[in-house]
Amino acid sequence: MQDLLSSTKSINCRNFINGKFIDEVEERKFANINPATEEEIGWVAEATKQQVDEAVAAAKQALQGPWGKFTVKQRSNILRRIGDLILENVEELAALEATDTGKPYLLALEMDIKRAAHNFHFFADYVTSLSNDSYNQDNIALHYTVTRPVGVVAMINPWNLPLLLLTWKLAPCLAAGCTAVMKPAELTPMTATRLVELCQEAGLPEGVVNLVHGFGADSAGAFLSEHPNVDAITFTGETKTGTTIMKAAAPTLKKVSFELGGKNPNIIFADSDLDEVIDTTLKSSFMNQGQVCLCGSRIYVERSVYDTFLEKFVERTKELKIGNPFNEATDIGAVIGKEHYEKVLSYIELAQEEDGHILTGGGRPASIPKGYFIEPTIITGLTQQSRCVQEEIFGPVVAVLPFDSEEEVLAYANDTKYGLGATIWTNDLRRAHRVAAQIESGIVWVNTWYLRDLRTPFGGMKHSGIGREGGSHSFEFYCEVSNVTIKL
Ligand code: NAD
Ligand code: 6OD
Repeated sequence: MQDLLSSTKSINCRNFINGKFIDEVEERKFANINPATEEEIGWVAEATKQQVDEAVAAAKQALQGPWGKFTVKQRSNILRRIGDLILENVEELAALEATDTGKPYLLALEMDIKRAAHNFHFFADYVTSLSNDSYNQDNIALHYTVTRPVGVVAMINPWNLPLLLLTWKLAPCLAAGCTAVMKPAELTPMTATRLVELCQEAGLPEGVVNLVHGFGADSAGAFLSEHPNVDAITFTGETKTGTTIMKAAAPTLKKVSFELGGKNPNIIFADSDLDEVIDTTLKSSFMNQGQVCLCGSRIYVERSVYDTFLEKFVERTKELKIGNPFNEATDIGAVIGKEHYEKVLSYIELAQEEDGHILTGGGRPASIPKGYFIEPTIITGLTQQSRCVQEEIFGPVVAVLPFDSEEEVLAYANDTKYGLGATIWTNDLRRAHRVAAQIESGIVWVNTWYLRDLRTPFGGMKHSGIGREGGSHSFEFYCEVSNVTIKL
């Protein structure tokens, strides 16, 4: 198998405010590192507090400019054009994403970037179908709703699916007529920087989309979270960060939408089709190096098929190819960076202290001397209470545990502070409905995983999030609603 590109792709990342890239301040530049090579690939300009203020001011002013007068059809056309431009530049964007994150180029191309385009195309269509509610109260009064954009929205993003998640927020935000100040994760600034150029090329008026780079605490993330002129915050990232942002946003009572961490159960009943289960479980365990908030990192297998499942699952996992993200054969790339690499490895060590047995994987591959690569790792022998079964590892590491009854596995599945996603494998229709209804999570997949329809509500319960986005749920967040009552 050959390399798909002869080299990685990179750009330097400036802040974009009111339709212009702002000159970088030399002492606020920080290095951007390619996690697959550990090499510096460029720099990122950390925004100052004043620049964040300017970005928010530009977004506030843009609400009153031409953008505020755009018809729904005009907004829809611009969204469609942005989606088209993403597709026209799909290979460049995929190369930037793969270089920035260490994920396989083909995954970036097929999942991240094509989905980013789809986010715009979907909301371009969806917004034209929205209607308001009206209620005739016994011919005494007519009540109807009117909606308006919530205003300036801050978007604080993680590094795992950078452009996919940023556009999942930006597309409905623009469809609703809001304006945005986006902050990508400090580790993955490149595709967001290209996106603002594409938005401008699509004809978005200046100030509607602004981009500030930087870190969380004492940097752009914190400045946005507490900013008095930010009306709403949509945040995806760690649960702990969500609580910090919520505290910062509280004094100015901002609307918040949070997509947070997960420790998702993958429940395999004995009556399921094991070959299909294993094909999908390889993805739900290790796709994007296990760095998808929806990955099923707790695999519960009914005892009668536990040994058979493990034998096949371990064999197939050993076949996964780990290495250069730009090689066509690569299934597993690098994890995002040094700190995260060390965190994931520390959980693998902890698992052994917790009496876990490593069936495959367990460290960095001996054949790859550089880069933050971790072998896909399967652990058994852990108890439900062990930290490796309770805490989010967010890497290519899964724990497999046996169960004996539906009641027992339901109790295990719900025994966590998280409630994001769950997968159930069974051919028993009644059981599928019964178990799905009792799992405490925002998303339940039966006999599949990460099958998305953007009309459906997406989000988590418990410590996995606040609110839902997708279809009409996105517009509930990005719009304010007023009820008008006319006495007849
Ligand atoms: P993170 O919380 O460390 O960072 C996310 C963003 O928040 C970054 O842009 C960061 O700069 C910013 N940030 C950090 N501290 C901040 C602060 N004090 N104030 C304001 N902003 C701050 O998360 P991460 O490590 O980038 O991403 C991994 C986490 O994201 C995992 O926990 C994963 O489960 C979660 N995630 C959840 C979903 C979901 O849909 N539920 C999706 C993707 C990732
Ligand atoms: O597919 C989506 O819309 C979505 N928000 C995915 C989140 C994945 C988390 O890593």
